[in-house]
Amino acid sequence: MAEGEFGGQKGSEVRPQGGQVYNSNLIIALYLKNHYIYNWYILGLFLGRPEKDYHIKEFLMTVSDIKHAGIKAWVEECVKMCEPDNVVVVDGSTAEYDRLMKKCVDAGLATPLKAKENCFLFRSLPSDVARVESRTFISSKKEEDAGPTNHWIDPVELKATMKGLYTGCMHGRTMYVIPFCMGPLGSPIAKYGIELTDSEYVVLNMDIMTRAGEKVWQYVGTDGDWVPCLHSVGKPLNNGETDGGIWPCADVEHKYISQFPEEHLIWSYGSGYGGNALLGKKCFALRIATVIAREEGWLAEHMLILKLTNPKGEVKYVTGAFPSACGKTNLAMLIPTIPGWKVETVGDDIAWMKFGKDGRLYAINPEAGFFGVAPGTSAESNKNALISAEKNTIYTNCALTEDGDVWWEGIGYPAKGKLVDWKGNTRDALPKDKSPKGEEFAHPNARFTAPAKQCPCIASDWESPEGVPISAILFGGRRPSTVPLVHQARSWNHGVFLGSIVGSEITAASTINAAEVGKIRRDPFAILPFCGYNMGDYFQHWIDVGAKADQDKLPKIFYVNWFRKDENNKDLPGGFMWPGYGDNSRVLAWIFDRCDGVDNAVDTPIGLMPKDGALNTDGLADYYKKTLPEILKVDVEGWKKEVKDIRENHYPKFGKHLPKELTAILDDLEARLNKA
Ligand code: SAT
Ligand code: MN
Repeated sequence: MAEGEFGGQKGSEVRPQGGQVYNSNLIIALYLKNHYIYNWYILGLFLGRPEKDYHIKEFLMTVSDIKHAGIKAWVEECVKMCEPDNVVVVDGSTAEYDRLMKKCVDAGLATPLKAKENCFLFRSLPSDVARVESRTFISSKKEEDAGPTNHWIDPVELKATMKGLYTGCMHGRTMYVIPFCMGPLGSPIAKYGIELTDSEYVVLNMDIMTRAGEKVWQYVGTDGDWVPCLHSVGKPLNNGETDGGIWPCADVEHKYISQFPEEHLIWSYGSGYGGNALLGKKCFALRIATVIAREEGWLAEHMLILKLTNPKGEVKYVTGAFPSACGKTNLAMLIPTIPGWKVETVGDDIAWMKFGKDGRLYAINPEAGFFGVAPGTSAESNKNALISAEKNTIYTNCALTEDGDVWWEGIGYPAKGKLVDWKGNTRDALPKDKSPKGEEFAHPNARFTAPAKQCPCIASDWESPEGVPISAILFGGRRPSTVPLVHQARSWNHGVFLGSIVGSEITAASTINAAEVGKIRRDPFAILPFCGYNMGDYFQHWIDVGAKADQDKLPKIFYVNWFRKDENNKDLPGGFMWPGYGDNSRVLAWIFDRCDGVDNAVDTPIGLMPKDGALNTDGLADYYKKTLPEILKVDVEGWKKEVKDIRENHYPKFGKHLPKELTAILDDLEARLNKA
């Protein structure tokens, strides 16, 4: 629907629900919280127009008002199957957000936080605290197209099972129709979706995480492209039954997070949490978008986007893919320790990259908010994330303090008095900001959902419709040994190779199986659980994208490792040989200059590495200066083992889908190591 299609300017006529004409003063007062209408009202006063001209119309849109025949038919079909008590088309207004949040508070599902403006805390059930990879399916027609790294069920079988679950699943609930846009509205890179959900929590989160609401209709028009996303918490209510303040969801065996790649279709059932339920995020912006990107020749990636400015005021944009627990959000919001440099955030999780007319690769952040992990976020590790989540934020599974604030492990200070933990139990706080494993007050995957525009270091051009031109792509993982602080790929395909071998070493902290410790859990391109098709074909797609491009205009590719360890060196905090956090700006500065072709690198068997003295170490603690040569050299024996592991354990998984270009790079690496 085009803006203003009902005649006149939007918000210029009073037509409340039910058709009665209210006194416009009353309506204006009722909608003071709706900034859009409020602005019109203020403008009117400013222009001195008589108040009676301000007839405000609330367009309570219904399904029958949907002008896009495909969307309308799909919504009607889902209504018939799910049998909700009501259907509401989400308008995305502040008034609607407040109304739905109040509904959650009244139902005992959300707690307003006295200490934070317009912030609320939700607690989920222990069976619904994170994405469930074992219940996530790529339901392509052929199993081979889902590949060796995805769970697969035949689409005919899966649809039959899920239709059985969906039938009548919204009894006692409202179905919300959320029109949303991934990316800046109207951007040539943006894509549109419709999520149907029976969860108010999902509507509220989608409001923050995407551009959602009535503004979207004009972009989908009457026949535009869109991705259907059906979601239910999977907990129908009997007559008069309520949730009784308990987070609604289904048990684990009945959770299904399903992607049908050939149809660009998402069906999710049984979970209300994060990426299982906010379908714009991992399901659409990654799993389905990777499929669309392959069809259309662009890249949908699990990458942060940052804007880097040097002391001369020159700007470059960098994307980066890191497996979870490698500090991706922290890097996106980094505060440099080297003078004159600035990092600003464009995105912290997902990048969609397309070639511009000038032949360069441009990226947008398809999201509008941060769904960040709370535990470990402190003024020291990520002050900017804390400030982003100071107001208008939804907290999930954090602990509640006596003064109505949130608390979590690693927040940087101990809590006082009593805390209500994420399970709703009141316990005495500990005199430290850590808790024994399993006894955490905040769930380790507790989250904040905060509007990106509240981030103090958000880049002014983060919503640029054409995207930002990318100069460098980073890959990284937690590698206590072997992988140096930074090295640069010799070519695009060498960079694809580096992306394909991304992984983190399994430590005693991340496994209960002692035999696994020291092995590398590979997470190619950090996209393993988010790739909507065969990972081998995904590698090939990256190679094909590079082959078609002007080589000089392609971003340079780097592998970074902030996590080298020397447990025997007692000077090093945590045994880490590199300080990380703000000091990673030193590496970013070297990368910046590399993109300009500065003579600051040496060729090594594994790629290009900093020349002696090329990395800025001013102000770095002496014990780090001492360990630096060790993390800037090639560990030839370690890399030979790496090659063996890739050849024997990693690459064979992809069988005939493994691009021959990658085997050639592996052979070349081995030959160079043998000569070293
Ligand atoms: O729950 S999300 O998928 O959005 C976040 C994550 O697990 O990476
Ligand atoms: Mn992520």
